[in-house]
Amino acid sequence: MKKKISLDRRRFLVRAAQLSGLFLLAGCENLSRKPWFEGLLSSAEGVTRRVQRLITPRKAMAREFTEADLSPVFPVNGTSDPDTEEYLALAQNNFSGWQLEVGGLVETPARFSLAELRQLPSRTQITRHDCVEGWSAIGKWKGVPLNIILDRVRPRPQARYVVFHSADPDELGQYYYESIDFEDAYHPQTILAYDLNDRPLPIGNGAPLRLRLERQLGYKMAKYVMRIELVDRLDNIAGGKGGYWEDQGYEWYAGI
Ligand SMILES: Nc1nc2c(c(=O)[nH]1)N[C@H]1C(S)=C(S)[C@@H](COP(=O)(O)O)O[C@H]1N2
Ligand SMILES: [Mo]
Repeated sequence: MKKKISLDRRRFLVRAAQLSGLFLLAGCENLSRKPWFEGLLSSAEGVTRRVQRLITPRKAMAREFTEADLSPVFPVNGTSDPDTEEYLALAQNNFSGWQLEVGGLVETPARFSLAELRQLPSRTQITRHDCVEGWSAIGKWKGVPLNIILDRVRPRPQARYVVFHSADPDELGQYYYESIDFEDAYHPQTILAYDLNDRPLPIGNGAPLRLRLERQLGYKMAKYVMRIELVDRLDNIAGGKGGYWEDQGYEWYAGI
C-alpha cells in the first residue's frame, strides 16, 4: 500500500491551495482523479446538453442496450483502488465484513451486508456511461434499486437529498461523495450495483458497491459507497456543493 501523505503536508497543501488564486486549476492538476478537460460547459456540446435537459422529462428512462452492444472492456476512471487501511482490510476479506450504512433523516437506520443486498430484489440494465473526459462505454449492471433501500429505512418528511459517501480520499484527505435529489433517487434505473458484466464489481469499478444513475454523467455515480445519508440540505457537507467535483466548480445536476 502506498504511504499516505502526512497530515502536516496535507494541511500545508490545503493552505497553499486556498491562498492561491488558482485554486481550481491547481487543484485539478494535482489530483490523481483527473477531472475532464476544462471549458466543456461553454462548448457547443455543453450548450446542447443544457438545452436537452430542459426538454427531456426527468422521469424518462435512459436508453438500454443489448449484450451485443457491450464494450469489450469497461474502463476504470478516477480512483482505481482506495488507498486506506480500512478499505484494504475489507477488500482482503472479499468485502465479507463490509456493511452499507444507511442513516440521516430516516425513521429506521439500517446496515446491509453484501449478502443481504444480493437477496433483495434486483434490476439488471445495459446502459451507456458518459464521462466528461470524453469517453463512453456500455456495461451491464446488476444491483438493488435505491427505492427498495429507501422504503426499508423510511425517509423522514424533511429529507430532500440522498448523499453517497465513498471510501476513497484524495491527496488532500477529501473523501469522494455525491448527492442526488428524490426524483432521481426513486427513478427505476437508479441502482446500487454489485455486479458488472455478470461478475462481482471489480475494485477498479467501485467494489463492493457503486451508484448507477443512468441519466447523468459519470462523476455522479459514486464508487466504493460506504454510507448513504439522507439530508435536508447540502451546504453543510464537505465543500457544500453536493459532491466532490461540484466542490471544485462542476455542475450538481449533470444531466445527459
Ligand atoms: N468514489 C469515486 N467514485 C467515482 C470516481 C472516483 O474517483 N471515486 N470517479 C467518477 C468518474 S469521473 C467516473 S467517469 C466514474 C468512472 O467509473 P469507472 O471507473 O467504473 O469507469 O466513476 C465516478 N465515481
Ligand atoms: Mo468521469
